Amino acid sequence: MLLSLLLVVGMAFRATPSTWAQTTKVKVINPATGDGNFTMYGHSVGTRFNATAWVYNVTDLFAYQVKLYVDDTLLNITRAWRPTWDTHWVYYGKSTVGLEPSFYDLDSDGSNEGVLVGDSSYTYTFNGDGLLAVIEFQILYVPSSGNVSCNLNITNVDTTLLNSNLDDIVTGKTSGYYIIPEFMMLTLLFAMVAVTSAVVVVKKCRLKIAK
Ligand SMILES: [Ca+2]
Repeated sequence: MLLSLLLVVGMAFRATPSTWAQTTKVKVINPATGDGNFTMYGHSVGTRFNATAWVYNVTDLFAYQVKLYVDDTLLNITRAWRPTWDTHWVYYGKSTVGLEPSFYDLDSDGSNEGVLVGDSSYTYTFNGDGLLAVIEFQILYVPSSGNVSCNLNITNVDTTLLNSNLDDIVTGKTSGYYIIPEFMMLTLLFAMVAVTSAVVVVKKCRLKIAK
C-alpha cells in the first residue's frame, strides 16, 4: 500500500515539471518600467543603468544561469549580481553554491560584451516567479543624429534552467531592447513643449493686462 502511494506521488512529481515546463519563461526586464524596453532619452556617455532577469512559471528550479550579450560599442557591461538581498530572488534566504558573475571581453576592446550570472541551491528548489540577476550597463556612445539600438540578448544556449534531476527545463527566452531615440525627434519634441509653454504664458499675460 505504501509503495503504491509512493509510486503515485512519484508519478505526480514527474508529471508536474513536464506539464508546467511549456510556460516557463526568462525575460529581461527594465526595473524602471516593468517591461523589456530600455528607451534612454537624453542620457549622456557614461550614464549607467540596470536591467533585471526574471523567471516565470518555473517548477523545481535547482540551478540557473543567464548569459547576456550586448553590442559592446554601445554598452559596456560594468557590474552584475545575484540579487541575494532581494526577497524576490529565487534562492532568497537559502544556502547556495554562491557563484560570482563572469564577464566577457572576447574581442579585448576594453568593453564587456557578455556576462554570465547564475547560482545553484544545495537541496532547495524554487517554484513560481522570481528574480535571477541584476546587470549594470554603461552607455558608451550617443549619436548626434539618428538612433542606435541593440538587444540585451539572452537567447543563447548558455541561458539555462535546471531541475533537481539536472535536466534542462524547457524555457522561452525574451531579450531586452535598448535604444537611444533620434536626437532630432527629441529636439523637436522639446521645442514644441517650449513653444506651447511660451504661448500659454503670453495668453496669461494678455488676460492679466485686459483685466
Ligand atoms: Ca569587448
